Amino acid sequence: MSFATHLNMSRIIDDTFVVLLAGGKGTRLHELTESRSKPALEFGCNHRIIDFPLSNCANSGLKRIGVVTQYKAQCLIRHLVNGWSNYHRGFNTFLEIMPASQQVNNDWYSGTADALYQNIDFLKSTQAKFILVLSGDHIYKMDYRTLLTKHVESGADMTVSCCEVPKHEAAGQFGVMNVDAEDKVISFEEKPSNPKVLKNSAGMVLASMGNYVFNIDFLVQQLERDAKSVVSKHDFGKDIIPKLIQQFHIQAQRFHSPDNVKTDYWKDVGTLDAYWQANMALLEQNPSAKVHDVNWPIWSSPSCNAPTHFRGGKLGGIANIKDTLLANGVTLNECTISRSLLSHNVTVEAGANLTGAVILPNVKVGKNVVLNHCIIDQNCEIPAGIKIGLNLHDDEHRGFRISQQGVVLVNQKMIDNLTRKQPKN
Ligand code: ADQ
Ligand code: ADP
Repeated sequence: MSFATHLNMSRIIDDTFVVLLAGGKGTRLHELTESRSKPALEFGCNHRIIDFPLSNCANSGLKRIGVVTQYKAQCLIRHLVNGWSNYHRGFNTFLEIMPASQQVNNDWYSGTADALYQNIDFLKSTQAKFILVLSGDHIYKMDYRTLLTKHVESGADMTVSCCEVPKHEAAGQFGVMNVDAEDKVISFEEKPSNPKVLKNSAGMVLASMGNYVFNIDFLVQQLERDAKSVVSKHDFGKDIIPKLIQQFHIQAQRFHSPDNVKTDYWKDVGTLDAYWQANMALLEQNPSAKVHDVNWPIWSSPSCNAPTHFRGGKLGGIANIKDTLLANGVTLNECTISRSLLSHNVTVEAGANLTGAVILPNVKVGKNVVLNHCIIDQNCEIPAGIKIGLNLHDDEHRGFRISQQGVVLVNQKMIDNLTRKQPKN
């Protein structure tokens, strides 16, 4: 980067305020988002989903960030306060929590655009020139400076980051756009059931990643216009963006991971299958979402748990573990574990056998339990001897949630229902 470009970039950064949307419910994750919002969901042993966009901001040098919270935000806020408070590992990041607080009327945030509209005075008070709106729901590494640079250089009113996704994955799930030769957006449809594929591509479409840069005056105008509409759901994807295309310069910016990260990996972990697969992808030899990458680290809340403890069994045997990630505070007795992820404070008793298990914090796995192809929610106690997982469709299976592709989700309520049903000896 030349000195002049560098100077220009640091000006753009100083002129940018980030609004990170973290108020969504994530309904397709079912019981996993019963007690916390999707961005607060644990991911890959030590992290929460929101750590990805927050780390992207920190690594991109963006220092002024507001996190919009609404749905079941308590553990999200605790995580932000503990892990991302105003002096973050030397990044000097300033983080503001923007809870739904009925700022302009008696309603909670009705949609993503309304979440900004209700904070319009605050946004103006930041004196920023650019507002970078980010979704808090995805696993990816991105240098937001490339998005901001594209926005400034193209002279657009708004820029949307996008990536190529297979048509069957995008249909009904993502906003889909078409662009001209300069990547100017010429059409945008929110979650179409039959999106148009890109020319000369093997069935790919251009999907919106839910990340936008706006010139602030333009954003304020659009939010005020949308707020007057009685039919609008006040959502960027549904209501704002499709209406802008004809009249304004809306630019697309194609996603690439930062230069030194190499793999362009972007995953919406919005379903149980996607969430389980993205966790499993961390076990690959060189994972795309590698968290301990010195080139683009993914930070989180520091944890002060006990060390991981491998206990010797009666015969002096120890746990047999391969291809597995363990957080600290994990205690393992004589058990067998492969291709699994165990978050902090998980205990596994002797004789248990775990394969393809994603285990969230504070879980106790009893003696001789078999877990296979499953997600165990936090604070769960799996009784001794139970078998849970793909192709283990015995009686105990009843009441667990099975995803489309056969991942089994278990939480404590399901375990309680199951044990209540079983006859007592
Ligand atoms: P969706 O996946 O439906 O589509 P949406 O529910 O709008 O995403 O959530 C986007 C972000 O905003 C999430 O981080 C969510 O937590 C947060 N959020 C949702 N509703 C909120 C509210 N009322 N208040 C505060 N925060 C809220 C969007 C776009 C699509 C795009 C996909 C990419 O509309 O065009 O393709 O993201 O996943
Ligand atoms: P996802 O794509 O994350 O699975 P959905 O597409 O199901 O989520 O959309 C989110 C759902 O949650 C919508 O029905 C929306 O009304 C609701 N929702 C989103 N954000 C909030 C919020 N902040 N508070 C309450 N409900 C919300």
